[in-house]
Amino acid sequence: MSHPKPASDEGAPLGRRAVLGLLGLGAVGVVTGSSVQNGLSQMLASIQMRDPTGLTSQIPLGDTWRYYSVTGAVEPRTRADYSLRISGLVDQPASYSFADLEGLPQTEFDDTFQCVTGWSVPDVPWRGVRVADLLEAAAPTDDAVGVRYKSFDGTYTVNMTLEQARADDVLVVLAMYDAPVTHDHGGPARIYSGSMYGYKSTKWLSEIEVTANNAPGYWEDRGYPLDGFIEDE
Ligand SMILES: Nc1nc2c(c(=O)[nH]1)N[C@H]1C(S)=C(S)[C@@H](COP(=O)(O)O)O[C@H]1N2
Ligand SMILES: [Mo]
Repeated sequence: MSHPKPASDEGAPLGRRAVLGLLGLGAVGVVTGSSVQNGLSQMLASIQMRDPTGLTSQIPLGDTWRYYSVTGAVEPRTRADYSLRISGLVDQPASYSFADLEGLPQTEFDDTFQCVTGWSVPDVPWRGVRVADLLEAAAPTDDAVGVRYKSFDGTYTVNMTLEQARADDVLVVLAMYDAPVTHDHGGPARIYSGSMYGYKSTKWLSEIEVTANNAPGYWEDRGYPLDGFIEDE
């Protein structure tokens, strides 16, 4: 494995005692099977885990999701209330409702979700609108260099170069597993970038701002690589 080591953890506080308790339950999961593991995964979601010790990544959950939020609880938003702004250095700023996004051409593929801390979930079915299509409609100006993805959690940001954002595997995700993106997974709409580590996939997406630079976002400010491409092992 050649994952870069994160400088920090990926969520809101979870104490050492809780971590050790989960490790005990994780051992039960190994013996009794996947329903216990799914339950554990849900429990981790509900406590918005933080992993200052690195111990939680040792819990033997297998290829299951961990749900991350650097802000703790996020106020859920319905699809009816949802909107996505395309702003910044563009000739055609726009605001898309969820229905607007559903009306655009959809791209679907199965691809692995991989967190930089080492866990991954294989063959996830994704469906959504290519960021490239939204950028083309917005018409970035000549001085545009990057995009900044913002979240309605009010804190999380990530960016890519304009060129990276135009890749075929970068989506505004409207469905995972042929179902609406759940709140825990960053619904109504999140980013997925197939070639990049999970931290590039902003959850609770609210805005794509086209910018004059490629400035570091939340995790890049805390030590994750600016270009988040997944390294071969
Ligand atoms: N808004 C927001 N988006 C986020 C994060 C976050 O904390 N807040 N964590 C990132 C990281 S590090 C990972 S690995 C994935 C986790 O996605 P999941 O919670 O659907 O498993 O979300 C990414 N997007
Ligand atoms: Mo991550």
